[in-house]
Amino acid sequence: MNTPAAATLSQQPTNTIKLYRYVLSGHSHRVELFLSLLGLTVELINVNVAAGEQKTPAFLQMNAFGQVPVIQDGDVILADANAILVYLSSRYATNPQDWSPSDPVRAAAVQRWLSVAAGPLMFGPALARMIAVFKRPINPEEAIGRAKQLFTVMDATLQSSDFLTGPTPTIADIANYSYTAHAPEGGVSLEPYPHLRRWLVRIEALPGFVPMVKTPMGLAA
Ligand SMILES: N[C@@H](CCC(=O)N[C@@H](CS)C(=O)NCC(=O)O)C(=O)O
Repeated sequence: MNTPAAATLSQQPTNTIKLYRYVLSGHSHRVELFLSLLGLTVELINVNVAAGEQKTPAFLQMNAFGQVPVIQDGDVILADANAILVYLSSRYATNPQDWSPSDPVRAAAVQRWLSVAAGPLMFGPALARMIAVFKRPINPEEAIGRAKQLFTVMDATLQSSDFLTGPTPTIADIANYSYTAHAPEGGVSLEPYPHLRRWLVRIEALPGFVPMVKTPMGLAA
């Protein structure tokens, strides 16, 4: 397996990067994981989403959508997990081409999987997990069905390639990792998807990998 270098940086941030996150948020974990893979120093600032801290005037100044994650890197304040991955890879990766290629075909392939992370992943496994973990009074069946469809496609993709867009990981893999790995917390088993499970293990073996906290549902799954 060929993986990009983790710790050597093309550019070091002058300040510690602040990450405003919620500990049970897969979107937040996506960013925490990538910061760690890049070897960047981060200050984690917990936002109590369950208590509505993301809707305070101070937080809305940083993200008018009132959601985590948000990063502050010096003068740069940036919201949206995938946008943050794009920023961090192009600004701080040793070789940005590794994580976020600019070749038109590869760039489009990465963008396609970022769209999957913002669409089917969000409204499939992430929604099923949210319903279960936060005990939302919503029938999870549709979300579980979408998760199964998505994982069938991902498993087929990963049968012929180590990572989602080729032989090495990109931000597309990071964007899709957290909610896939934690899908069992939403009642979606990963057992039927052996190639997908091997992809999770490959990501977990990357230098600097940090896991997301498991909820009681995840620990039981
Ligand atoms: N498109 C956003 C979605 C972020 C998102 O859904 N954040 C959730 C936590 S996982 C949140 O802050 N929810 C609280 C709310 O919407 O009030 C991103 O990619 O960062």
